[in-house]
Amino acid sequence: MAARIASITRNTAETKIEVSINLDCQPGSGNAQEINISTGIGFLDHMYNALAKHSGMSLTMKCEGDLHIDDHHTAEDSAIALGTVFKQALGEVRGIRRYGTGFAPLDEALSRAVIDICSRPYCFTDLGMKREKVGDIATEMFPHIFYSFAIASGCTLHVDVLRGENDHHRIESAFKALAIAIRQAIERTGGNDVPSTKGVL
Ligand SMILES: [Mn+2]
Repeated sequence: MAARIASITRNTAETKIEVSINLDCQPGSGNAQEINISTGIGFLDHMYNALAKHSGMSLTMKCEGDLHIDDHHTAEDSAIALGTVFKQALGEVRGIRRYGTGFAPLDEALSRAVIDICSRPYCFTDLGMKREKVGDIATEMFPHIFYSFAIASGCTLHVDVLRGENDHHRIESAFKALAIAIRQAIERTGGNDVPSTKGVL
């Protein structure tokens, strides 16, 4: 089976990003899972770490963004780069489950993520954040991050935080739910069919 790996460099006047991904590093896969994230935003690193860990990916990301302005370009562009490298590693949508659903609690918080790897980019989020910021990232960036990932990866994505009092818990449970959904959706079926009645995705 072909390795599902990709690396990209994305440089703009606002951010310089290098990201590498291997989709097949689940325990038992025979591939060591290596995760090394550095965006300059500690909480964002924490979220991408959780996403990679629980989706069974290896993920290396180095992002040098214009944090002297604010968190916006770094958060958005890192999500675009992640979606781009994810799509590239996946290649043609063939021989995978396509749909994935994840639920993840973190203490009192509970989130649900549903993904369709379908080349029809769409994103709906209902995160219900109450605080202005978590760490050094504005909570308004989290819907933007999910949206940017969905558009760049060509996935339909729905992420809902179903309950939770603590915003750190709420958003971390959302990233973990997405990880579980991705892990399910990219799982190889053992066949080589295109999982669509249209015959192409
Ligand atoms: Mn933006």
